Amino acid sequence: MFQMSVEVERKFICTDETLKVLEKTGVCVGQRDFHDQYFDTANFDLTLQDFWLRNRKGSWELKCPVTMNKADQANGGQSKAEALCTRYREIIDLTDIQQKVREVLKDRGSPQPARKAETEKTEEVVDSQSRTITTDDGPKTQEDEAWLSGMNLKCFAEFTTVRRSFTLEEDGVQVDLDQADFGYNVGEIEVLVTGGEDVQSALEKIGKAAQKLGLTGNQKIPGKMDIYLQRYLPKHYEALMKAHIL
Ligand code: V4E
Repeated sequence: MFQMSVEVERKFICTDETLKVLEKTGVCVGQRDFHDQYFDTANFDLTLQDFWLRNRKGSWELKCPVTMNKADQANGGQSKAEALCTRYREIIDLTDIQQKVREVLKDRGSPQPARKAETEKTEEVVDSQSRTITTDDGPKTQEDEAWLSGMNLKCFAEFTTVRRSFTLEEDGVQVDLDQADFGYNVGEIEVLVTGGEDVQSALEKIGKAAQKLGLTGNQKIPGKMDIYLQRYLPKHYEALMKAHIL
């Protein structure tokens, strides 16, 4: 049984007004920065199924798509709150991650020989927006290199984020303000659902927090990865758009 928690979150653009409210009503619990590396096969076998494998500060995480359960469907399915949020199950145990990734790739008929193709950022970097490519530094340990190459997984994106975190009065609601090093800022209201709690109550908490922050928009806001792919890996981005993953 995988150790799991479900992360429900809503992204937002943090205006000066929103920041003022946040600083007044929330408690700033700190600032940190982290470097993320995301991995996939050359054919995008993971991300095309909405699985996101990343290494953050030496720790592995796999975000897996969550399908709506019967209770959620009975609650009206894709509500407005739902439409603005994402939910992903997180696996953090490396053995569980490897097992899940193996299953996902098997379903796609992978592993296939790694092609020197789309995942290589150098080939996809677009004109003036180019970034320094350091993906060849890759993962640090030999063990990591072994299992990644065994499954034909390569780093396709990496960036550093400076994150300021706040807690709000609502139980378990965290607000993060992220500044990615490629020039994109985004906020997220996040609730981690573990054990007996349900996703509906998480959505309600997020809705209340959004109201408190004065967020009125009803458009889903792109995350850091959306913008990264759009700018630097247009083929990968197009493939995910076509598959309705982004
Ligand atoms: C799920 C996902 C990705 C993995 C990480 O995404 P995100 O939560 O945006 O990153 P971050 O740094 O905030 O992680 P945290 O610290 O909260 O764990 S990359 C792309 N996706 C899919 C996705 C999507 N379909 N729509 C939106 C709005 N975001 C992400």
